[in-house]
Amino acid sequence: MTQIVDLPDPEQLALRILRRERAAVASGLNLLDNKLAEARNRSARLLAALAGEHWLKDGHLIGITGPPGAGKSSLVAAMIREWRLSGRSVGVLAVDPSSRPELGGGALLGDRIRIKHASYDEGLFIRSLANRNQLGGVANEVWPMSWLMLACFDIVVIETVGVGQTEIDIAEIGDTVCYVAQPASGDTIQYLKSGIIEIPDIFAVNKADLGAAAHKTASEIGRSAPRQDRREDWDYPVCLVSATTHTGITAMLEHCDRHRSFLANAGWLDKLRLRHQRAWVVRLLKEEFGTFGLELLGGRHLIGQRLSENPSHQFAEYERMRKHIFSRFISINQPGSPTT
Ligand SMILES: Nc1nc2c(ncn2[C@@H]2O[C@H](COP(=O)(O)OP(=O)(O)O)[C@@H](O)[C@H]2O)c(=O)[nH]1
Ligand SMILES: [Mg+2]
Repeated sequence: MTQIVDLPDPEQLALRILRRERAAVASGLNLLDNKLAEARNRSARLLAALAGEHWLKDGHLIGITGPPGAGKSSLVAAMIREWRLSGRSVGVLAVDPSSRPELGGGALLGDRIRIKHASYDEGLFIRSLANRNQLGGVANEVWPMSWLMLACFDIVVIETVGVGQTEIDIAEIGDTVCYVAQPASGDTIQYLKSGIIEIPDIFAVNKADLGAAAHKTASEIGRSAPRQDRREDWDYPVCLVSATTHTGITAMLEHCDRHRSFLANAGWLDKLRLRHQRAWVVRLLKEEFGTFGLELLGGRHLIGQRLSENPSHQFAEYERMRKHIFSRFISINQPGSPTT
């Protein structure tokens, strides 16, 4: 059981995270994952201390999703190799229930990387969050964790298992969403045609080493995505890759970079991040205080307005809102209070 004395000082921790100290990153992630009331207070302070302009402009949040077994973890390992070769630091959150050893699932991403990159790498940080892919969505703590990582790594990757609706959640975190399919992915194509899968920014058909089937799937996917859902100025590339033979990885990363530049040049990157932050702050408040808590703050609309007033410090506002709710709770519970 964590004692309050064991919890880190959030402002000190933020400074160390911004200096990219690994131990601080690990301890920050633990704090965000801790459900104790005092840990929640300090988490809010940590996010507020990390926030700033850099969060709206820097780094790249990339969501990698797709069905189990498509080769997401293998592909992420191959991407990491390229990014590290080009000197970019990478943080990974692997939200993958199939990686749980007790289920006999695929190897943990960390294990794969360790096999391939035997030596210790200062510019790579991986946190595996088995079992956080709640049915119908990504667990709430994954989101602040990805922002913490964005404060100190050039690239932040979130790997989630996507089956139908869950892609929508990852689209609410990532700047760029990549969907990984494998050859003969009939389901994926059906989901796409029926609109169950939102069109990802980048499609990757993995296991291209298996030959013609992969090419066929790639061209079917290209044809199946409903055209009316597409933004005219982005080309929604479909890449053929093989994590095993390391084919097509550079091209896929170029598409990732191109998508980021596309968002930044159009002035959408900061708007997208602000919108995501706003939606998740409301989600976190709702998780912690329920609909009643949101009402105490004047309802979703007003909360959204307050957050918009100070765009690069939405988390400071989040912290203020939490304090406000607590003080209201206390005053409501006072004997003789008019609101009881
Ligand atoms: N032939 C082939 N197999 C692959 C490739 N990438 C991954 N795999 C295999 O597919 C299986 C699932 O891979 P994994 O990365 O765990 O998939 P995930 O569940 O989507 O993360 C493993 O047995 C991998 O070795 C590839 O490019 N080609
Ligand atoms: Mg995996």
